[in-house]
Amino acid sequence: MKSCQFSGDEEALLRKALPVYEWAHRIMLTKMSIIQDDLARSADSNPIESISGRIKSQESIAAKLHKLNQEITAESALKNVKDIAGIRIICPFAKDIYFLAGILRSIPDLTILSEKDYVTDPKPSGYRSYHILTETPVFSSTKIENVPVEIQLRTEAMNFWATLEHKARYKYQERIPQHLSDELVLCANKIADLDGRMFLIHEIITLINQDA
Ligand code: 0O2
Repeated sequence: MKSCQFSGDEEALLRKALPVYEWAHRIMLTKMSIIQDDLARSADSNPIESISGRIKSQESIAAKLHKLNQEITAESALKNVKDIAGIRIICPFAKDIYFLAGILRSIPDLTILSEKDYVTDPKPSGYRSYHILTETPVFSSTKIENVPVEIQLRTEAMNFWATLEHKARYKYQERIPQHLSDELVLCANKIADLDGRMFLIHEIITLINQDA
């Protein structure tokens, strides 16, 4: 059984490789906040509620490598873990997620490597979000590197659920008791229903405003 931690040497190597992810993360945060500002000026209702980001912790990188059954080394992390730099965008409604995904696809200097639609096809856990794996060039003093950044698009309700479920997974070390995971799936479905109902109310209000 492989160890689920980096050795001291590998941890040092990984730490040396992480700044470029920090820079890519910063570049992407800036790009996203420019889109947010622009949409706030031009659209009736802003499809971006908030933007946040994180660099994956070494513990979480090691856990992902373990899950993927890969070596827990710096080289393996850079090759296999594509969400070391991550941006999370919260949208008011699910429809906004698809609208924003369309905008991201149209940005010329943003390469999209893959997309995963867990909004339409939720994970068995109940998890819903739209994942877009992008690649952005980072110009440092000596070189240019293309760095992957994962963008997660989700509604506030999806985020509420994912945050709680993440806590449960951490607490139970990925082995959430069956009764709790059943309850989480139930809540995820109720949340999706609530998102849909709230969107209908929003549509009705928009129509009334247009008629007035
Ligand atoms: P942390 O602490 O932020 O690092 P991907 O290939 O990334 O599009 P995949 O294959 O499902 O999607 O990857 P993975 O590693 O399972 O999940 C990547 C991230 O997506 C997670 O980061 C979560 O932020 C989110 N995520 C995916 N599935 C779930 C889920 O079932 N529940 C919750 N709460 N979040 C999920 P980390 O590594 O969990 O967190």
